[in-house]
Amino acid sequence: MHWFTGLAVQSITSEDEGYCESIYLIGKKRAEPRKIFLVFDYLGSLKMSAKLSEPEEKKDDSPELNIKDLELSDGGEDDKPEQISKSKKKRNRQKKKKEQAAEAADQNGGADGGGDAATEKKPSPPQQQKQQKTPGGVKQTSPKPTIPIDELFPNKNYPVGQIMEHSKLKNQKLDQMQEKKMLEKLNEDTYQDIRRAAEAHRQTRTYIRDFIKPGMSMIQICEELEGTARKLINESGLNAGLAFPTGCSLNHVAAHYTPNAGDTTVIGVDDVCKIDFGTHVNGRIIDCAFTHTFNPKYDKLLEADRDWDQGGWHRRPLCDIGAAIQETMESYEVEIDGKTYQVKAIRNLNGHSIDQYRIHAGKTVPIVKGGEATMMEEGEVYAIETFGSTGRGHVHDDMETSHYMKNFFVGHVPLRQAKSKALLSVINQNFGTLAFCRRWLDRIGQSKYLLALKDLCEKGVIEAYPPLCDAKGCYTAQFEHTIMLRPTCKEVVSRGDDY
Ligand SMILES: [Co+2]
Repeated sequence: MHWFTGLAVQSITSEDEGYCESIYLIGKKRAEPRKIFLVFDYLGSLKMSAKLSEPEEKKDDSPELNIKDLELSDGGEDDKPEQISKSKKKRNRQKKKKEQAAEAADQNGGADGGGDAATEKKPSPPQQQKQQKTPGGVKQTSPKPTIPIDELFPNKNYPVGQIMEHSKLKNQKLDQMQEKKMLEKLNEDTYQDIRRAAEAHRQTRTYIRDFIKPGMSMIQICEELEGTARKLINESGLNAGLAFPTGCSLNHVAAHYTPNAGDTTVIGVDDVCKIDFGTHVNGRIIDCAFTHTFNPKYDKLLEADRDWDQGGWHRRPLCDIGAAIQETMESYEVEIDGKTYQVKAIRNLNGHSIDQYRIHAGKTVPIVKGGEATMMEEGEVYAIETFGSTGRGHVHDDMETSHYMKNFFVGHVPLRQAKSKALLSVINQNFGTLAFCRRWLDRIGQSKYLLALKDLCEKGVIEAYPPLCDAKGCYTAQFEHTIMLRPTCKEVVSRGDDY
């Protein structure tokens, strides 16, 4: 058996470049089977090819793929009648189940709130659901959200992010669009995971923006944020949790600062704080950040950092995106305390592609011109982040390290020291290839681990990510969203009504 996102398919032929599956798809409202072809690459990932035999498919009636709706065929036309009758029974069972589910949903208060979000063609940015009853009839607590997102949306109809259309898709033929819709059906589980992570992010950040007050310690802020996010994501080992430590870098520090134990830093009324935190479900990561300030004198700097073109990412070389971001950001002059600065894009920071359990998956999205001409590709997930600065526009490592992450491709490295071995096993168990910080080692009961951690860094097993700083005295701002390049559109998954 071959498995692909919940779909069981039997392999028929296999070649170096891939193999082709011939499958009958039975739509729930149709008596006639429809035939699709799925082509897989040699790793078993579905490649771009699925085709319906019925050309006059209605636009809004994309077929529902379900493991029980699929019947295998080796292509012979004679198989059809038997396939149909078998499938019909299954279809009827499915129909009954769905009717029962719908009834249950009605009794629970119907599909109000975000219940219809997943099926909407072009939803507006997701609204916060906290004050509304969700399809499950559960109400989020206020002001501090404590009910896990998967309990708020038991039918997994998590809010869809902001949808942006591909300009190239406007001229596509109907059957090509059908193929793309089909691919999206196959990926629905992945979308649900990442949208659940996004909703946990939105609700956490909405709460924390109200929570942060001048004079609070950075540790207090991080612990409140992380405690909230852990609850909302319904933390469960490596299946759901925090994707990386809470960045709360201040002023000239642009990224990768979170307090270590004993850090007495408090946030001041004139500080510029970048809150950068991540959630994940099954390794599907939301990497999303905003800049928090109390003093309106920084508003223009924040505006400069946010005002970049959000369209046209897809099918554009990454270097063009960098040039566009830089041009927008550097067109701003901001005045802070009587001094005028031209905002600079920080040239050695960038957005990045994201894979499952892998926050930096290899491709970078520069925020200045002169980058590589690599393209973004369908199916990829990206964190688009911009950093504006009143300083040099260049960061360097400085201060004490808090962030660490296991090297994604590290193989077996022989370790002689027992303490290093033990620490590595704790890291593998709790964080895998996700980033972590010293506070997170403390909270799971580790102590006196610094020498072992240093040893693991020297052996190349773990990488240290020290704070990234521009010139002292300057201010840096950051905004970041996670986008999915879906076959039919771009989805800014982490979009909220806040940013
Ligand atoms: Co990022």
